[in-house]
Amino acid sequence: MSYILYGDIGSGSAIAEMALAEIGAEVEHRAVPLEGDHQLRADYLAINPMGRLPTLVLPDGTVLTESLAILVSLADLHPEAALLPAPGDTARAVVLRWMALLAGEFYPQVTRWDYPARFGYAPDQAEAARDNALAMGRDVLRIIEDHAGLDDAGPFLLGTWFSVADIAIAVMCRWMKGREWVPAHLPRIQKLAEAVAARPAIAPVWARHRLG
Ligand SMILES: N[C@@H](CCC(=O)N[C@@H](CS)C(=O)NCC(=O)O)C(=O)O
Repeated sequence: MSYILYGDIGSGSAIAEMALAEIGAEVEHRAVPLEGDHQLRADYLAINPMGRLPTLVLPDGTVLTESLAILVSLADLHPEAALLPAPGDTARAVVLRWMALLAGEFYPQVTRWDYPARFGYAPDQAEAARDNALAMGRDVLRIIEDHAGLDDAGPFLLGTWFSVADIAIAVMCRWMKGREWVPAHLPRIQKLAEAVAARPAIAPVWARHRLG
């Protein structure tokens, strides 16, 4: 049995797809186009009641949602790929910190940017809401740029050790106009993103999702 990944081009499913590519796992892709809100249709809500992408079905049939849970689970299920330090290693705590920040503070701003009406903003408030989501999302990225220890030891969060956290940062920093803004303002994150994009297993996925 292979993994089943529900996703769409340009969506958060790119993150899970990249982790699976690093692992070299067999994946069946099932398209859920955000265009036309297919993620809110009853058949998909039966799998992911939040109506969000991605959803990953493990080979044993376990349904996983939430990108953070998907990434940590994939790393734990495939220790040979060394995509996270082992439990008990404080380096794991460090990368979990930054992944949790992205999941808890950055991703919700992307939702506000994409769907301001869902948050109660009237159409004439939507632009201001999106500007605010953009500013708050950029604040999170700036914190990672300045406090996550990205330095000359290597391009990744853990220096030369590539982890699933690097995938999350690299992809998410491209969203909300990040393709232009990050190269101009966040040199350490930009270097990380370029290093992630250049990895042989990830490069084709990066290109397919048009991450720039
Ligand atoms: N908490 C979820 C958030 C996923 C999410 O918001 N995905 C976006 C695509 S990048 C989505 O499905 N948006 C459609 C919607 O909210 O209706 C995760 O971490 O995976």
